[in-house]
Amino acid sequence: MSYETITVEQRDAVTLITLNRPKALNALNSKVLEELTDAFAAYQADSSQLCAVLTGSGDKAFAAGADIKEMSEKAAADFYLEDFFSPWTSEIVKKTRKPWIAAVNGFALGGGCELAMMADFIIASENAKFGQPEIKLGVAPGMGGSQRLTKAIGKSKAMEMCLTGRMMGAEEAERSNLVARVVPHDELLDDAMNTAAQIASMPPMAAIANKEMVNAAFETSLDQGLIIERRIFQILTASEDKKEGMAAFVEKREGKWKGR
Ligand code: DAK
Repeated sequence: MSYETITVEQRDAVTLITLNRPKALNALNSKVLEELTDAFAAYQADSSQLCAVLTGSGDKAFAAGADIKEMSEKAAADFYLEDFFSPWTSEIVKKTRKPWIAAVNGFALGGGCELAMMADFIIASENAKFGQPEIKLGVAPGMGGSQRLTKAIGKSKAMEMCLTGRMMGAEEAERSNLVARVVPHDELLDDAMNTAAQIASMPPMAAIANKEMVNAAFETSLDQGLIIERRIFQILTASEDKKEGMAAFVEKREGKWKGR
């Protein structure tokens, strides 16, 4: 499948999706979101693909936000009637059960920061800059920023970021738990792809289960989360990969996964 605004490449069991509007700092317009949704659905449906990486093309940006030029031409009624961006972004988050990583190579602002925060985790280049500058445009986050940023870095910092529109550099983002790791700029893609390959080498059903459990921590009380964790653990104990994984450990060899 060929796209206009993104590129998609499979490297062994890892799908690399690249936002590809470098002249507009990979700003997200309707076409990008439509194509991203399609690419994530294809990744989810392809059983040979076990982890994905999303990054931005060019040296400057992951994504500098939703496309301001596109939005400037829309009336309130258009945003409301089209439910602008919402159907696509919720499809990406809810239907991608397999793991994916955001490799943030520069600006991740507004919708770009929100898209990165939809990933299972973020690896950032030392040049990465995160922010929710929508207030400067007379609006506010619309794709989850006020919620996911607050859950990631806490109220005080999230409120300061949203109210001032200031950017947060990579080092502060790591210190604030927004990103898992910061790596040298030139090593970002290799590092993210290697991390994805490592995840892809794990028992695939256990990878989905681990993701589901950790995500449950955001949606439920501790008691309910612990029940979900126990139940999923119990389901995994019935899998062929559990039998194989434990046998491989005892026999001091690598496991061979069936994904079931
Ligand atoms: N949209 C469109 N074009 C953009 C863009 C954006 N967000 N960001 C940059 N560009 C374009 C610039 O217009 C410029 O294009 P040309 O003039 O060359 O044609 C090119 O990219 C290079 O940008 P600059 O010349 O500005 O580059 P600088 O290095 O000087 O500055 C910058 C980089 C990232 C600091 C600056 O470009 C900037 O401040 N960009 C805007 C950042 C921003 O405000 N982002 C938030 C956008 S609002 C919703 C859901 C979500 C959203 C809305 C609704 N619903 C569910 C309803 C999301 C909203 C947003 O993300």
